[in-house]
Amino acid sequence: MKIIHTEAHKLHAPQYEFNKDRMTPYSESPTRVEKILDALQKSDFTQIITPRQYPLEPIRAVHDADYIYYLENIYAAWIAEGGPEAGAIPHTFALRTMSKRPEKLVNQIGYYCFDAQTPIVQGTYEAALSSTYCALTAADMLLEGESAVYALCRPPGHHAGHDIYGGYCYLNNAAIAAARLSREARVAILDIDYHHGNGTQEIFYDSSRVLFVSIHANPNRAYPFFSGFADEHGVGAGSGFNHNFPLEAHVDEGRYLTVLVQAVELIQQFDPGFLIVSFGVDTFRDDPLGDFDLSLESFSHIGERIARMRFPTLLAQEGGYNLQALGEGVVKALSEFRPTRKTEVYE
Ligand code: SP5
Ligand code: ZN
Repeated sequence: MKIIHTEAHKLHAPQYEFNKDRMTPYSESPTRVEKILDALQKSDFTQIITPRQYPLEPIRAVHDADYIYYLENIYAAWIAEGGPEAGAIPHTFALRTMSKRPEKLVNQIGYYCFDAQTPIVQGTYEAALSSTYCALTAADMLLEGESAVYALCRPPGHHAGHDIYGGYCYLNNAAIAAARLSREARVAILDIDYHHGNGTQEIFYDSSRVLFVSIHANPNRAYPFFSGFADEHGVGAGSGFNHNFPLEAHVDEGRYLTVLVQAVELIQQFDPGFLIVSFGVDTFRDDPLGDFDLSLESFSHIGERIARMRFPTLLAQEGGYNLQALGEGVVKALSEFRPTRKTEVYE
């Protein structure tokens, strides 16, 4: 399987996020990608490809133009106002039902951002673009005939909505790839990050062209807290094309795979031309952000159930914060996709 990766993610390296009453080390670190890359290379996934460049048009198909402008320019405005270099983080948040966007860019921070854990630093926009380019390149490779491609996206994307960011996500890589692929055929997105993919759900909530199926921690106890409930089924033309499986704490492999089989059945009924997996390893039992009870071997079984559907599949990296386990979890899942690496012949 081909891997899409670029070093440009390193431009985004916030030091801190807000937790409880203080700033704590940022969980979504550049080291995550190094760990994944090391594990892939040790397992003979050696086809590592630099992403292509793209104009803004495929990103504008998903994200608001003023929002993209904000992401590009907020850091400079923040610094100009005397903000710390550690990154732009809001302290006051707009309730979209009753709020107007303020005119001044630096004051738009709490309008576009929904949490205090997703700083914007000098290189955030460029890194976010490069992450999206990984997903777009993988999408184009599916269009060119690849059966499965892994986009090593960082920063992740699934919490970013049409004009709102949070959860370590700025541009919704999986959604942008889905929008591009959906011009050719219907697309299913299977989100198996520990957290609900609220951004992806919002983007395609009124669409019957893109099916969204997500397995995640029940938002009654876990981030993002306000969406991912079982009764969210889509709206208008999209009604019936959104499915959430909110799960209890300490979910073990047997329980998880039972739910995954239900998700797989929904996708098979939909019969998409392409499958996008928002892939997180924060479902691992020793993940610092999660409370599920999956082992590393569980990722083989998860990968196997997904690969068995045999849809052209784009796997986009989302979360996963246990640096000892992250790489192995990715390798175990990817290894289930055939044709496998060593015997594969290209060009
Ligand atoms: C893509 C993704 O997985 N985003 C997750 C965002 C979760 N945000 C809440 C994080 C709270 C972390 N607090 C504990 C820090 C432990 N060092
Ligand atoms: Zn997550």
